Amino acid sequence: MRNGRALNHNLSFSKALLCTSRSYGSKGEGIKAKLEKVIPQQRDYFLGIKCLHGTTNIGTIPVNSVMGGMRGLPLLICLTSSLHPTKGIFYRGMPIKEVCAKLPRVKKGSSEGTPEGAFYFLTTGCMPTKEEAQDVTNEWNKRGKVPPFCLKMLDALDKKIHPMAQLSAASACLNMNSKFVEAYTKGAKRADYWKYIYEDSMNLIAMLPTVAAIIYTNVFKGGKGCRELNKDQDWSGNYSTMLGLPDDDFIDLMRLYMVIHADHESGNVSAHASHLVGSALADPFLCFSASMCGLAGPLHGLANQEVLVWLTKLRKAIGDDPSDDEIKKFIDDTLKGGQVVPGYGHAVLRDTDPRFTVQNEFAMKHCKDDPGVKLVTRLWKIVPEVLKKLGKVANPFPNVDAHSGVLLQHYCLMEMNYYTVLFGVSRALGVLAQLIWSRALGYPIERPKSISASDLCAFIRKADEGKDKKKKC
Ligand code: AMX
Repeated sequence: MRNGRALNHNLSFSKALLCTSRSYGSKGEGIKAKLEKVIPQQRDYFLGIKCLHGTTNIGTIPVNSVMGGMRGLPLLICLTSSLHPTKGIFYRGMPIKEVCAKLPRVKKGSSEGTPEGAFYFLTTGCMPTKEEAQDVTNEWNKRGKVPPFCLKMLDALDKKIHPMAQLSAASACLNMNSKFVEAYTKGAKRADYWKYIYEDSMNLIAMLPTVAAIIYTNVFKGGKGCRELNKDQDWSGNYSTMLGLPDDDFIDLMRLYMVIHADHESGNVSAHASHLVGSALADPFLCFSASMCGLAGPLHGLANQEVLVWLTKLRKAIGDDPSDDEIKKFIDDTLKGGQVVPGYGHAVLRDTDPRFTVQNEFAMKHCKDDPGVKLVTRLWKIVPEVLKKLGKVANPFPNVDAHSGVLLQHYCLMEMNYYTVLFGVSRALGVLAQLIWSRALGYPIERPKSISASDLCAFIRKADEGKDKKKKC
């Protein structure tokens, strides 16, 4: 309650507002010097507001939600998937584990269903037959040629630019060929927008394996690698082959990976970024580009890269087979260093992410003796014990990112700062299925109302006065 006391005793509303006023600080100071003075006070002030007035409503919405990343507010409709705090992600009402089991297999002997089938299911709500999933594969193979201007741009990019920044840039530049932009410019009817969004989405998804593989080979393999789709391969087969990893088990891992990372309802950063940008009628290429900027954040998709960096540090510090106490101490040191344990926790989930479990089952089937897999499986038991003790972590259990890296490393995809690109390629399926529906249902431009600090004070004061009146009565 330190901050609450600060609010009570030191920071009256008027003083807090003074902090943001022009008269604060001495004259002649630069912007940064002024901010250095004002930020600690404002932090204290806003934390105090949350402590003392978090449950006070602004209209019908609690201050905690307004100041807490809009948590818990049901403000979006998502047709493709829904997230349950303990049961995890459902695609079209079906738990992800069941989706994985029911999706059609392309080849005899392949253990996993295809992302093509998942896209069909997410978009239409119907589980496809093998033939219907194969039609999607054929369609993507037909549409997947990357235009020369995009190839030229990718080859010209500095190899030090992060692969996610390259993916976002490539998607943005592909809008040059947008069918939606063309149709919109010619005055297409609003009710038909979704048809062009569908065309662009199909084209973008079809090109993504090639674009993503070029980023990989340019950054890590000196630009050498296949850039042509093989019409006899499925989406994951082509992607894996272009990455230089044509192993059948790895292709199956890619199928699984692409299916489980595809969709996570509408409020996560990547899906919401795409939805927000799309609500201004930007085309799918720009929407996906924005989505990838969000996915590149360390609290979202970059966590899979962070997990591997953290695991590598752990193995370097205490070896491949450390004792439980050594692991606990390493986790403590991470927390003492002011860092989060990557791959653990979630904004909505409150139990182990089923996408983690599905990957662990794959690992147990294909590579249970891999030292990385063994370590991740042990951490699953140890990390939650340590995080629970902090008393503030809403979900101490692993999320999807805690597992993916060790599986990729098992199959020799070693370059950690590429991992989020794989996530991004998969996420295209969900965010673009959502975008098709957003335009089909004619959702309007998104425009939440923000309030000023003085509005916030006024709301709180009014709520307090209301409470006082009730007490007197
Ligand atoms: N390690 C240490 N502390 C953690 C933690 C973790 N893994 N997860 C949450 N906490 C802390 C938060 O930092 C916060 O501390 P603070 O009050 O001092 O700021 C407190 O616990 C409460 O946070 P929360 O309500 O449990 O989580 P959130 O909804 O604010 O954030 C998330 C969710 C995912 C950002 C957070 O759990 C986190 O940073 N996890 C590690 C990064 C990660 O794995 N991200 C991937 C998420 C899945 C994805 O999008 N790919």
